[in-house]
Order: sequence, then structure tokens, then C-alpha cells
Amino acid sequence: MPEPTGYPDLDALLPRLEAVPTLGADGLEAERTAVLGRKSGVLTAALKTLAARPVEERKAYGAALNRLKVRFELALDARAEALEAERRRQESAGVDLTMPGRRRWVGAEHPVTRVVDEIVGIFRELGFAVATGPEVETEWYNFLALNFPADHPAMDMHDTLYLDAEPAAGEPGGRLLLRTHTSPVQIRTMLAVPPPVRVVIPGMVYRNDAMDASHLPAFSQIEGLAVDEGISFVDLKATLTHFAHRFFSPETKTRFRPSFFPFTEPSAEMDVECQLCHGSGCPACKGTGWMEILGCGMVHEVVLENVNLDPARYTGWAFGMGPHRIALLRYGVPDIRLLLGGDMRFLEQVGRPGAT
Ligand code: 2NL
Repeated sequence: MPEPTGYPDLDALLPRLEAVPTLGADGLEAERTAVLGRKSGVLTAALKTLAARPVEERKAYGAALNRLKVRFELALDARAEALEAERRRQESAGVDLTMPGRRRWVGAEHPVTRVVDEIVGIFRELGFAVATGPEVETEWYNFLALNFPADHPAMDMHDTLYLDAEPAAGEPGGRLLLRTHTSPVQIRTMLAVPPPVRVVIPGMVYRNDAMDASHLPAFSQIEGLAVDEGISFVDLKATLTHFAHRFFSPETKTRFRPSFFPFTEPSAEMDVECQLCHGSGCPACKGTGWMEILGCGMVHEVVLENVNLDPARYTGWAFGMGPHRIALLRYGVPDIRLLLGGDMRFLEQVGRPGAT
């Protein structure tokens, strides 16, 4: 029992003072009000009895009262502090502060998006404009204007996806289909604007192909076209070689092999030194040391005539490449289907983190 005060009315409060360290948070605040409260606190009430006491007793009683008040305050504050410490201890129990935080996902550009942006950027530096066009086309824009013979196997149902719908009135020719290359946009560009023409056309194209490690039924293409007076095969070779040096590296070797496309004459395929083995031969380049990256050629006279340009005055060159395929070559990806999945373990290795 705490030390008596010498006054029975004050001593009557000592058991309550002694009980303060056993109070809970709610009881503690109630007790503070009950003892020290300005309106109804018992010590406040005792203070009011001071005036009624004999004069000689007032000073000593007042001092005892004050001492008891201070003891209550100290006890109440000490208990409040102990309860708060206990609350904090319980709050952090079960929280392992040594556990590593969760890493935030950082978005990354898709490898194909990155390849398309870089290719388009390189040609934009050279003064090429970017054009786009419809993915649903007619046979005329997709094939016939491009000098495909009407019985060409590419026009077969087995190779091209046709729509069960009629073309809008006034559109040149034939059935509706999903474009198999971006060339129809070049046809539309040459019909719309007079030379000089310098455009690159990125977009999705569609073929009736089963998906496997190297084929997709829907994939990206970028084509480029330059038409003007006095354009020659030298312009084609110089521009595409510059492109390879910008896109791969300034030391990358290139070669052109003769090829055939209905819409170009002469036609060629451009190879770059294998980016994985740098020419010595590896499984990725099938031991040849070279990778084919694009097809190209001088725009066929018949194509120029089909878009009302005089081949005696104008010449042009064009190329086409597949960004999905280029992404495989550049990053050494073994299966094109990896480019369609959302597997972050794959995408994080080639994406530019934080890019949009
Ligand atoms: C390839 C090669 C090529 C073109 C596309 C083109 C377009 C017009 C006129 C002439 Cl309008 N040519 N485009 C030329 C050569 C090759 O693509 O490997 N494609 C998958």
C-alpha cells in the first residue's frame, strides 16, 4: 500500500492509486477523468473542500492533496506509456522486417515493336515518310496491280484468306481478302501522290499458314518504296547496305543474291553476316554464316504502268522484310511462337525496360 497521506479522505484513494498499473487502455482514461477530471474528478472535488477546512489545516492539506495529484499523474502516465509500448510490440509481432520487398513489375517494349520502331526510325532519318493502309484489300490492290498473273498460286484459297463479303462499290477489282503483304499500301500511295515518292509501310499481313516454329498466320511486314526520275539499283544497294549497318552494326557484312518477285525486275535478296556466329557458321544460319533479312528489287515496269506512271521517265526500287523474323535473327530466338506469348522471362531479356 502506498505511503499514507495523513488524511483519511485522501487515504481512501490510495487503493485506486495502487491499482493504476493494472488498468487497461479504456479503464486508464476513465480513471484519469474520475480522479483528475476538471469537473467531476475526486481530487478536484477535494480541492473544493479546502475553503471549508480550518485555516491552520489548509496549507498542509493542500500540499498533501497536490502530492497525491502528482502521484496519480505519474502513475497514469507511466501506465499509458507501458500500454503503448505493448501495443507497438504486438503490432510488429508477425511482421518479418528482414523479408525482402516485392519487386515492382517494370513494363518492357515487345521485341517486335522495338524492331519495327528502329527500322522505321532509320528510314525516317533518310527522308522516308511512314504510310499505312487497310488490312482488308481487294485482289486488284493485293495481287493484280503488283503484276501477279491471275492464276498465280498465291491467289489460291490455300494461301490467302478471303472474306465472305462484297467490296464497296467503286473499289477496283475482285474478291475481298486479308492483305498478304503491305504492298497494296504502296500501290495506294503511288496512285495518291506524284513522284518523288519515298515511303516505309509497317503493318500486319495474313497468310493461310499453319503455325509452327518459323511460321505465323498473322505477322508483321515493313516495305519501303522510292520512286523518282533517275533512281537506279545503286540507290537500292547503297540505301539497304546503310540500313544494315545502322540496324545491326557498321561492321556487318552484306551480300545481294538474285531472286524473283512478280513486282520487281531485277529482284534480289539481301543477306547479312550471321549475328550469332559472325560468319563462321552455326546452327542458326545452318552453317552458311549468312542470314536472309529482306527481298528487294527495281519496281517492275508493269507495276509503274498500273499506277499510271511512265516507266520511260520514272524508275523505283522497293524492299520488303518481316520484323517478326528479324527479331528472331537479331535476338537469337529459336521459335517464332515465343514472340506471341507473354512470358516475362523471355520478354525481359530483349525488351528495353521502361520504354513504352
Ligand atoms: C519479301 C520481299 C518485297 C517489294 C516487296 C514492292 C512493292 C511495290 C512494287 C514493287 Cl508496290 N515492290 N515490294 C519488293 C521486293 C520485295 O518483299 O521477302 N517479302 C516477303
